[in-house]
Amino acid sequence: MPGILEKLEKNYKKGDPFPDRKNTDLLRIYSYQSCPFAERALLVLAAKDIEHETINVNLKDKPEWLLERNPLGLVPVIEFGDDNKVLYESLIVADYLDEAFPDKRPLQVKDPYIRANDRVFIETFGRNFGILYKVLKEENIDNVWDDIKEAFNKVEQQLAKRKGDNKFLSGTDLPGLTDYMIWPFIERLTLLLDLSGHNTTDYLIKEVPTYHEYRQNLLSDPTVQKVSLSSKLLSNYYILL
Ligand SMILES: N[C@@H](CCC(=O)N[C@@H](CS)C(=O)NCC(=O)O)C(=O)O
Repeated sequence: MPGILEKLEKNYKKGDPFPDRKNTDLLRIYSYQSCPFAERALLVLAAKDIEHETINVNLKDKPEWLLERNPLGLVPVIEFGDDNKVLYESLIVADYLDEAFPDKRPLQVKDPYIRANDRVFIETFGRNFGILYKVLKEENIDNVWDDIKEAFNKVEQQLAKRKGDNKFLSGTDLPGLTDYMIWPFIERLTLLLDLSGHNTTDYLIKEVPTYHEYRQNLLSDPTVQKVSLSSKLLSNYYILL
């Protein structure tokens, strides 16, 4: 596997010419290798087996053409069709992909209330992950250990309440949109245990059993296996970001 810096250097940066869309039948995603929001979109693309090409960009030195497509300068962005339609914001992208490809493994039920309620859960649950960004500002991760524990406790409670005895939040044997939207954050939160020198498996089993079981279920999902970065790669990126 190429080194991480080597890989990142290949990402398109400011001044790089726009890589033409040679095949406009092929959906394109602008991404960044360790971005949890981009991972959401990649999970949906993989789960639905939607053919696509990935253009990784340098987020510290962004190509002008990324900003032309998303004035916020954030990934993921998708571009598709012969008229180069563009969409961004991971939840909107995920929802669009699910609706635009209804014949390929639907990831949500049709009921509008259930869909809206799932969206409320994704947004609310997402608020527990501010710790992932707080850690980046800390010289010593031990300084925020109490915050990390609190995040795990909240996530455990909310997950247990929502999931009940189901394997996934979808209520079926396969993960659905809600599961894929929260997975990148679950995986990164877990990483904080490694980074703070804890025995991750012991902690998960003892302190957050629902989270542990849910994570194991997701880790056995072929889509998650295909898209997720290895935790080693992720933790290296984490340091770099
Ligand atoms: N709300 C956006 C967040 C996307 C986001 O924050 N992406 C980060 C990378 S993980 C980014 O592009 N950062 C570039 C920047 O902040 O300038 C979404 O859901 O798509």
